[in-house]
Amino acid sequence: MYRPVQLAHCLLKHRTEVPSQFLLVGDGGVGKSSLVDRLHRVDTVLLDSWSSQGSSQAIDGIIRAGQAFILVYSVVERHSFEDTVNYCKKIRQVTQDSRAICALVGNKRDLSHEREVFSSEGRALARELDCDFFETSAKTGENLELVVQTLVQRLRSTQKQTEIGQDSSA
Ligand SMILES: Nc1nc2c(ncn2[C@@H]2O[C@H](COP(=O)(O)OP(=O)(O)OP(=O)(O)O)[C@@H](O)[C@H]2O)c(=O)[nH]1
Ligand SMILES: [Mg+2]
Repeated sequence: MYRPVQLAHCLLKHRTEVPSQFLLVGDGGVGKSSLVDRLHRVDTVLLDSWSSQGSSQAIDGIIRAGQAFILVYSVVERHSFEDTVNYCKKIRQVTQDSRAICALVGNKRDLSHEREVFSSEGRALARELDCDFFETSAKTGENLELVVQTLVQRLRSTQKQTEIGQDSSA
């Protein structure tokens, strides 16, 4: 039911030393590929992850390779918003970590006249899922940098805490 990633393509495109790996997950057509295409950073590999085809085993491997997750829905498609809960559950189940770093992202913010999901609903769900929340537009570029910057910061502070924990138990 899942579709494998364009992993090699993305890795080649963002060839860097030790980049963070962020996975974008969400229904077909919500704008994952467009977000990846729009954002070029040297410190981050954005993987346009699965949507609806591909083997479950392949997906589990892809999830395990991710350091942070961007749960993408389209603000003009309510079902894509509702589906983000399942993606989040899957990530938490595979990583076995309820604190896996996730951001909930409502894309296509520019299509305000077609909106089906209010920002307040996105914010409330993000609180429930313990995620950061953003609304973006891959078309205008709005908030894209902010999403990645926030996740990079979260990742760094988690890594620091882990190091402190290791030091104090040594
Ligand atoms: N107006 C608008 N259109 C967008 C935005 N993001 C993506 N699109 C359009 O939405 C369509 C689907 O975008 P994709 O990036 O292919 O979506 P995807 O999530 O990668 O879809 P799959 O690969 O099928 O899973 C394309 O026609 C994009 O141009 C956005 O922020 N605003
Ligand atoms: Mg795509």
